[in-house]
Amino acid sequence: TYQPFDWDEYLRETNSIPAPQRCFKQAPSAPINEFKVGMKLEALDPRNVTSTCIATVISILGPRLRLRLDGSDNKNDFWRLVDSNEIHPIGHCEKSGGMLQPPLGFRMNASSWPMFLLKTLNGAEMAPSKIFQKEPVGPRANLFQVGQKLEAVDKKNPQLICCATVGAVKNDQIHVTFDGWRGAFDYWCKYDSRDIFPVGWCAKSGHPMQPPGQKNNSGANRFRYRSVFTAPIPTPTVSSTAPEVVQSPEADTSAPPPPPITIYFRKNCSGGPLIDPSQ
Ligand code: MLZ
Repeated sequence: TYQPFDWDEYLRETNSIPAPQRCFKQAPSAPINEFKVGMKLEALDPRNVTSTCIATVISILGPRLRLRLDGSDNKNDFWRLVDSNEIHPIGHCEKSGGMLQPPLGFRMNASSWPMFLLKTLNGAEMAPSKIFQKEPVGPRANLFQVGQKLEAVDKKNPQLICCATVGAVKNDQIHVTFDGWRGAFDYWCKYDSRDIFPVGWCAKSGHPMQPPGQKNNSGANRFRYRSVFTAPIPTPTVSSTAPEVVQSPEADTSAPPPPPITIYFRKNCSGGPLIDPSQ
């Protein structure tokens, strides 16, 4: 059975406070999701936001929809809240004088778009306009403070909403850091982003919530501590998604060090600015 993450206990153990609801653009009570898998709607193409495309609901998590643009591949799915202003019932684009566009990476010849559109909409189940909800009005200023806890979409695994902390605040942006994970997942976003939620949002809306990653920090607490003495030695990895492993100060220094890691580079590939291909 699904054990919801115990925020109260975590806040106590980490001696931290949640960012209050007034910081967020999200509606005070999460919207009801009446969409069904297979329904079609209009969505802005996330890779080309000036075009409106046809999208199909691929799956549903709480108030969020996993969408795929018709005519696109299955590698570019994206998630939207049911009260997003980037989704509309079919017909909205035309009513406002626009034209439905093929998605970026349309898998057929552009000349076949009109016929594709006709076929994809023929007999389709179109999401009724009454299940779309108005996007909430956001706060007028950035009210976040460093250290506050929140729930945030992991943009690298966008189906996940995870335990996070405001790491920094700058002008209209906040730095979202993920508890118990290396910086690889962290990002800056606007204070009124649709990807950040108040503590408890997942539990209330029926969305799964990812607990913090396992940190081998000093300070024995079940949320961030796995003993370096009892835990299996992690396999050395260069994966940026590996949970953070920090040796506690009292770590047994007589324990054998982990085996060395060999990283092979293909010299004719560009490794980015930090990797010198001549080395
Ligand atoms: N499959 C990934 C999930 C990482 C999720 C981190 N979220 C902040 C991994 O285990 O590396």
